[in-house]
Amino acid sequence: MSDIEKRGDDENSTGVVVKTKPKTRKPSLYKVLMLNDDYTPMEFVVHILERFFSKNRHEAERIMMHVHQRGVGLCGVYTYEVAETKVTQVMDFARQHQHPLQCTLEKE
Ligand code: TYC
Repeated sequence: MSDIEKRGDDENSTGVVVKTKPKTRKPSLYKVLMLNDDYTPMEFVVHILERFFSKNRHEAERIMMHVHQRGVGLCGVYTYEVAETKVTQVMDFARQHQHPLQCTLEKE
């Protein structure tokens, strides 16, 4: 029987309309933001944007300069687990190279 509407016959004639509700939801999205500091080399930030955010050279330089001049910039938008993983990867990589670079996650 159709799940949109069930029509009654002699035994079932209440005329109740049964409409199923979609049970899937689009996942919430999270912005990964990069913060400026005075010490991390520009080239290192460009490398991070290429390596962890799949930006081409031109786009990576544009985002790095935006962060350098404005204080904060958008690296990408992802589902929670992916965004969290990117933040961890960036922070670990920066720490390994002894740079104070900070990266954070913000719900869209
Ligand atoms: N401000 C840094 C410098 O002058 C460069 C930089 C850019 C650092 C972006 C962090 O997220 C950053 N070397």
